[in-house]
Amino acid sequence: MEIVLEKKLVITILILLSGLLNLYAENGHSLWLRNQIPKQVEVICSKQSETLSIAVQELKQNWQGNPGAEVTLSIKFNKEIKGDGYILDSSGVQANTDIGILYGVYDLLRRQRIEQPTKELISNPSYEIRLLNHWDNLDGTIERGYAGKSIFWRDENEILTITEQDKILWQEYARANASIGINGTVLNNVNSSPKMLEIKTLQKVKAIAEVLRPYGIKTYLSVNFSSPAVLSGLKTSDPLDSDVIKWWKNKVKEIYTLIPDFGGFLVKANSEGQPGPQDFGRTHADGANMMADALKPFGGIVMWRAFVYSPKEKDRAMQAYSEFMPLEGKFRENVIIQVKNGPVDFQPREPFNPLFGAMKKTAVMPELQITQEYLGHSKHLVFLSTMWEEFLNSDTYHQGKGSTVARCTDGSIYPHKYTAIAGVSNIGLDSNWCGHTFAQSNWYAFGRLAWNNNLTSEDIAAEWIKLTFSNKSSISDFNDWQEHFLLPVKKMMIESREAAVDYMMPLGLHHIFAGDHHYGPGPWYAPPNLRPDWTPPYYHRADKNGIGFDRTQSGSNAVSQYHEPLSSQFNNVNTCPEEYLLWFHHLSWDYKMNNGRILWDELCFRYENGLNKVRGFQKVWDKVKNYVDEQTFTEVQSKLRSQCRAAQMWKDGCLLYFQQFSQMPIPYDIERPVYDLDKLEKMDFTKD
Ligand code: GCW
Repeated sequence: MEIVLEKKLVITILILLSGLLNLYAENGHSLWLRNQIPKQVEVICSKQSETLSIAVQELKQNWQGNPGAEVTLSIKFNKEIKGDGYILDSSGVQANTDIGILYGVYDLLRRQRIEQPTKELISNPSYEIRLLNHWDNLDGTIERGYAGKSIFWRDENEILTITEQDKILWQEYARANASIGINGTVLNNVNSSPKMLEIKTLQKVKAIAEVLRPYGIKTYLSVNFSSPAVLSGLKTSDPLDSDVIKWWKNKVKEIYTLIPDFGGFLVKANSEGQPGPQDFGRTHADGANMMADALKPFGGIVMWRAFVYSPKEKDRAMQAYSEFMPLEGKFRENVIIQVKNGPVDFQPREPFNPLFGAMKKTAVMPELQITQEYLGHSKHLVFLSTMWEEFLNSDTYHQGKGSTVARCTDGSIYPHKYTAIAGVSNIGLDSNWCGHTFAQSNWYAFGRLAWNNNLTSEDIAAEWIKLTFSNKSSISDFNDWQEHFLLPVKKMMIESREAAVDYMMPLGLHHIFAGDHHYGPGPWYAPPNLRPDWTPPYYHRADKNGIGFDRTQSGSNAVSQYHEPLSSQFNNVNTCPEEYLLWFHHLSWDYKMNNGRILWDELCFRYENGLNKVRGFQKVWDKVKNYVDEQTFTEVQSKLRSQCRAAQMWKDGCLLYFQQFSQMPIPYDIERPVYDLDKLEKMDFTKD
């Protein structure tokens, strides 16, 4: 009896101990690069550089291959390798550049951890320039940031106070980015302060650049078009004025003296109140080319944003195309037009911006939003990779079938000097960088897709889950882990974006957010003095006759900006994909859907479906409790609860509001609303 008891006790202690080892508190700071006990490895590398030392060190500290193996890092020119690509083979890593070696090393180590073959393979980047855009302000705040303050900026008055802690963080940031192939970063908000170009600010940029450089990351800056006038008192910032031209030339020279590998400028001009060349009667091309000429001798580029809209345009979704297409071919070769994925603004679902594929003679780069401005901030679990995959694979038809956005921007179809892609960062000072553990997967997915725009979200999700949650030493039974953790969690991630579309704005609805914060529902939000294109009724157009924005030939005719057969397909209600139905059409409440339901009922079902999905995610997560550390488990569980409350508010708010127009009952199969409309209309959703 005693022995049995003792045995039980020993087993309990062992279980407890292993539990403690497995489920130690994890603050998420090490992202997808969690430490493993390394096996011994010999590294042979005949060349020396800071980047190569990092590569060697990474191998030694993380090797999970055969103990005592020998790995050769060899830099020799091979024409199969493009840019910073690499080859992995039985002897090690081969590349044309030092940074290529480092990328190869990260890939090799990743493959060991996720148990993918490391046999002969060649990997070349889809885009040459793979950037994060930080919307960080000099005072440390971040526009649309949900994970704490800036890791780069803190206090304008003490801009040059740089601590060891800062440098460690920048280095960790650089390492994480390099591990997924990101090679550039724009350090400040596109709503840029002219002070960004003051000498003391530039000195700080130099300090940051020095930490990022060995990891192959170039620094870029967002610049304010009025800088010459605001900063140096010039009487104008007209891009054709000779003093202004000289000013930019000198400024650029000053920057390159400090930062010899500086990447270039990102410019938001004549957009949302920012200054630009149009203030002086000039065009975007005049403005961009003037800067491009200043940067050219140093190899710098200009990323000129096409995010423009004004209350004068009859349809906000059309302006980028109408303003930029006439300028096509008029930009210098070191200018790239940076275009948001959709024609409105990072909505949960939009068709692609028609500029993709249409601009042939001017380079175009996609801008994606990693930070979840319109997708639940850092509270909602939404894996954005499926949205980006959908976008990259969208066929523009500009050069026949198969002219996907990916192929129109990565140089496969239109050869340009530069190819690039940018993602608006979701990183801040929070210990886990992104606020939500699962938001890390979006940073990861962006980097992976920028490197290889053919990857599938399924594969990216599986990689990320394995890297983030599987500590080999703690998983006794891999098959069990795979079945009970990997598969359900992956399924949840893959379904999460469609769920968000359903509980926020299904069937092509868009921009029906509460004002300013863009978190909760606000289809009713329309303060009398606000620009109509800043209010949801402009987008949903609900009235007693129906709902949706008519962008057909008899409406705004936005469909005409798409190449055939898309233009006709979108124009015709019978061929328009259901997911874009209310984006392109204003339809009556009793419009018959393909499944036989009327539109109003379908809307109700979609909202209900979105909410039910989130309830399902809660169950999935609760079931995996034993496979995750305590801290991550509790954090995600609590965030799922608030996501669920938000989904409920979205469903109730939108259905009760639209019901005032449809005058139809909510189908009885659907759960009744739990919130009152008048209370929702007054609620500050961000407080929950
Ligand atoms: O999505 C909108 C945001 C603004 C942002 C702007 C832009 C940086 O609401 O906060 O400003 O787009 O992309 O310029």
